[in-house]
Amino acid sequence: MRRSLIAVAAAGMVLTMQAPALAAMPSNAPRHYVSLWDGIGYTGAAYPISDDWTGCRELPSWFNDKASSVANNSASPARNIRFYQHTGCGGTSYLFYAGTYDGQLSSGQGNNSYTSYRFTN
Ligand SMILES: [Ca+2]
Repeated sequence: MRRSLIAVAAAGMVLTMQAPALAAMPSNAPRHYVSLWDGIGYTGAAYPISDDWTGCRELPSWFNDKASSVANNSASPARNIRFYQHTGCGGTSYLFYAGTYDGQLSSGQGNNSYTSYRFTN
């Protein structure tokens, strides 16, 4: 009996620890835009991308290979975006679904390597 109570308590603690992963879209990510930031934690120079673009587009030279935080706050309709390592939407690419965000891209997620992008829907 005591062992099962401990298991319940442990499960409750796990749920509490997972709560930060459910944090809301960052408050400085405007709706209808996909926002990029140079810094981690949605800080530093920002580059908002309107979610009504079509086709492949280049990031401006001053923001090439800079992005370390991403927030896809596209809405109505929600659009997914893919970032690319090279110009012309070439090279390794990284997909961010509408409603997703990451304040600290890892090297495996292309930190400081985004050069071009396109919406995929
Ligand atoms: Ca950066």
